Amino acid sequence: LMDAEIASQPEHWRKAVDLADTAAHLLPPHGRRLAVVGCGTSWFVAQAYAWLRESAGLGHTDAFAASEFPIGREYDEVLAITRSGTTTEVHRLLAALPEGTHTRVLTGVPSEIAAAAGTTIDLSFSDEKSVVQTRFATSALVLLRAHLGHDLSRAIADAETVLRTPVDPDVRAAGQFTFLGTGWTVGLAAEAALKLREASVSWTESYPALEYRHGPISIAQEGRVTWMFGTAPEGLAEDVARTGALFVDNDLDPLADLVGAQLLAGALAADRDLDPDSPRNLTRSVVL
Ligand code: F1P
Repeated sequence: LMDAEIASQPEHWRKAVDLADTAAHLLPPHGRRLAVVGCGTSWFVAQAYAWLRESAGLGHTDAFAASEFPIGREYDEVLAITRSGTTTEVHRLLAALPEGTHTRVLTGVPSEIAAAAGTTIDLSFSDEKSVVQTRFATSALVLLRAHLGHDLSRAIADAETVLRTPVDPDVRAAGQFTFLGTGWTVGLAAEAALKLREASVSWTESYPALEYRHGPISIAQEGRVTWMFGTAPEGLAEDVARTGALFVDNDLDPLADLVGAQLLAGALAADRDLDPDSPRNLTRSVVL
């Protein structure tokens, strides 16, 4: 399942770009003070979008894990991202928000959550069967980026390139993975690390790129990988190379680079004889 869902992303991203036009009136209006919430993968999508929206000057935007929303802080709107529509923390938060806060939900299963939100953004065409999220999350971010005015054609072409490229054997042979990002790609780095943990039970971590020198680099060594999403800060590649760890970076659209990390997660699962469609200790959604 997961492999097919990963492979279908370029096609789904095209549909998500179209949806940004037809559903523009349902997406968060520019200028309003917005909090974006979710759990797990959906929280990382929230982080990436929040950074992009605010830095484009489209309004104050914060991202929170749904369980950590600061009740009492005022927002004009709350956008909840949830593939399943059943995640308990999201339902609890929507019920606890002060009256007058407009609520929107971006979901793969509207029937599960539409009643709890003021506006529903239906992304059910990108819902997926896997426990491990890939296509829904990236299509959600494509939809939100398109609504911010991004041209996604390069991202789609880059994703097609990534899907045609075999996973680098040296990366695949590594035993530990650190993912780095800056700005909106901090969320992508967190998502890449989660993907490898979920699908392949790998030891992974993620940081904002410039935080890496403030301690985490101490574990870098031969046989480990440090993977940068987006442009690497000056000197970082050299610093990592000195430790013996393998530094991975490229000029791809960072969302297409995330597809590369998804493929790596699948490849590592295969190498370890794990079935990413039956991930250890996980369920499709956490219902308390
Ligand atoms: C959120 C989520 C998934 C994770 C796992 C548990 O689900 O944390 O990201 O992979 O399956 O649930 P959702 O609220 O987006 O449905």
